[in-house]
Amino acid sequence: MSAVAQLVDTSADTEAEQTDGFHLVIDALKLNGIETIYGVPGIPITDLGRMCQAEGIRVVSFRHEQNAGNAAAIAGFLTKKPGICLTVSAPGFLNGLTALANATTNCFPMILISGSSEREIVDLQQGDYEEMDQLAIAKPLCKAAFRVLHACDIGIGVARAIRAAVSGRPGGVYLDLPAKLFSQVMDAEAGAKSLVKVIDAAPAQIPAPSAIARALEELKNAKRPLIVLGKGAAYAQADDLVRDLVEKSGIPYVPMSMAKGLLPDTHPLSAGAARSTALKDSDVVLLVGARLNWLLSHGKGKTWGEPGSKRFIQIDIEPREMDSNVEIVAPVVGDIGSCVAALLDGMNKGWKAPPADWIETLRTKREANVAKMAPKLMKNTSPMDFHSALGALRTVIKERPDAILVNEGANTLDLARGVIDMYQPRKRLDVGTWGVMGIGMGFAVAAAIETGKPVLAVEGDSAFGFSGMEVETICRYNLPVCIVIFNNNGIYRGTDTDPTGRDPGTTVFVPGSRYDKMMEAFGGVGVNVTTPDELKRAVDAAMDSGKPTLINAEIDPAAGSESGNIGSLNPQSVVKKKK
Ligand code: ADP
Ligand code: TZD
Ligand code: MG
Repeated sequence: MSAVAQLVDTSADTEAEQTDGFHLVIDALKLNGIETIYGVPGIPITDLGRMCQAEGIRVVSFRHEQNAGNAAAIAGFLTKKPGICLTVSAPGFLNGLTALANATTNCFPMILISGSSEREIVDLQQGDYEEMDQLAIAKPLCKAAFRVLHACDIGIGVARAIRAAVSGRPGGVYLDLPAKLFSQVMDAEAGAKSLVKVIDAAPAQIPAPSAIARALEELKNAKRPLIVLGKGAAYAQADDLVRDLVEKSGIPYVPMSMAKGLLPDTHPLSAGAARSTALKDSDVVLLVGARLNWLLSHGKGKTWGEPGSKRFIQIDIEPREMDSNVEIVAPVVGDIGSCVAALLDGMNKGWKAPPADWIETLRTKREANVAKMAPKLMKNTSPMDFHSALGALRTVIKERPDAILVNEGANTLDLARGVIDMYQPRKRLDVGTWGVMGIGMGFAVAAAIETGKPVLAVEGDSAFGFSGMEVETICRYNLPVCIVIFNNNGIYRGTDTDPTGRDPGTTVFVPGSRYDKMMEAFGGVGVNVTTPDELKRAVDAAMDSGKPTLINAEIDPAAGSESGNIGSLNPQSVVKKKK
């Protein structure tokens, strides 16, 4: 064989074994156990989505990136793996960014992967299609942000994104993939070698023995101890340990919204229904994966009783969380599983249950509160108010404790949180730390896809509007999602007016809207209900059939209060208008 012929032969061999950016991204995700991507297609990632699907990754296409992003975020919360959201450049990226920022705020692991324009054009600001310096914009809004310019770096880029999302305090990560990367070619074998499998993505973080000893000392000296369980405790999936901590210590607990169900709300040590008394009168408080942010009145003020009456112990994976608002007398830094296991070890060496009068005080208060609420939940009237409608849904969850409850709105949120008991961990998904509207349909889709369980989404009519177009997505993927709209004709109430008489009031919607018809437009089941009995029957039918269903529940437009439970956060005008 001539030298020339040999050369030709060699090149023919290598040509057959090439890979490109598209395939390397897919291989890197698959190698790291990513099974589902939530997104919206378009330039430059349309083919990436198609190829992911062809390669066995489930791709769930939404109607708006914010909803896909919210789906990815809650998938992260439910699975402890980063949820992936895939978007196009500039506007698609920006739409996804709200969800990424929200995921970071809530400590949910998520990766926003966006296609972007060519660096050369972006950096010289030459005006490319959907041009934007996305990496720079994402950086302050997430935990970490990376860009991959060369196909050989895809493996390391994906690995860094995954580790950044789930290790330590989980959060949102941005991964920027410029269009040109996808068609970059490299030798297949070298490509395969360049991939990185992330080993032990969220390593255990063991607390110092001295920190555990300090915390136990505080708890032992307490006369009125209290445990506050936050969504970090739900995320940690250390469910048995957390239950043992409560039961072995005999300390009453209050669950934050998304920690409800970690122990059943009906547990004898639950002080959820005596929350105000528990927070105000406790003397030592153990925070488990809960921040002392606005949702806990920053650890001070009248919620927490006399100034100086409280000693806080805090378990958190993030050291800088300690002393963020008030002094933490016993910081315990580590992952919740390891920290709680260490506390239990210590308790096994000698422990005395808290004073009986404290337990009794909370039990009495709780029973009184439950008894006071009971008649409100049982009224079968029309139009419904929030309590009577929620009474029906409370029974649904009691009978179907493995269903996932998604919840947003103002009154619809605050009252549902109080009324609907949860029985299992990670079954209540809601507006989280920001109290953001718009998580509803994204959360519902991901909850159904990730868990295979039925989903009940209880939505204020305003809240629903932020992601309502995704009912088409729910129908398209035929998901077992039952949406109940608490339709009170508006934001908080449907009774506002424009003082000039020109326009509708700023908080009201079209009276008598029939959201159920939206579901019918896409082949789902739509039902309109006016009584709690009808509501219960319709939800049961939806859950039995597993068919996408939207129930328009007519609520008295005058029933709600401004901003639900947080009306006091509204600033007040001091100027009296001249007549
Ligand atoms: P909630 O809103 O329910 O009060 P937050 O979101 O305020 O809860 O707090 C959750 C906390 O849990 C965060 O400070 C976060 O760092 C922490 N966290 C998350 N996962 C873990 C974990 N595996 N171990 C320890 N702390 C965790
Ligand atoms: N925009 C975003 C993204 N988040 C928000 N929280 C708000 C606006 C302000 N907002 C609330 O805090 S609750 C709410 C809005 C618009 C809707 C309340 O109306 P609803 O619930 O119909 O959903 P109720 O039951 O009528 O109170
Ligand atoms: Mg409303």
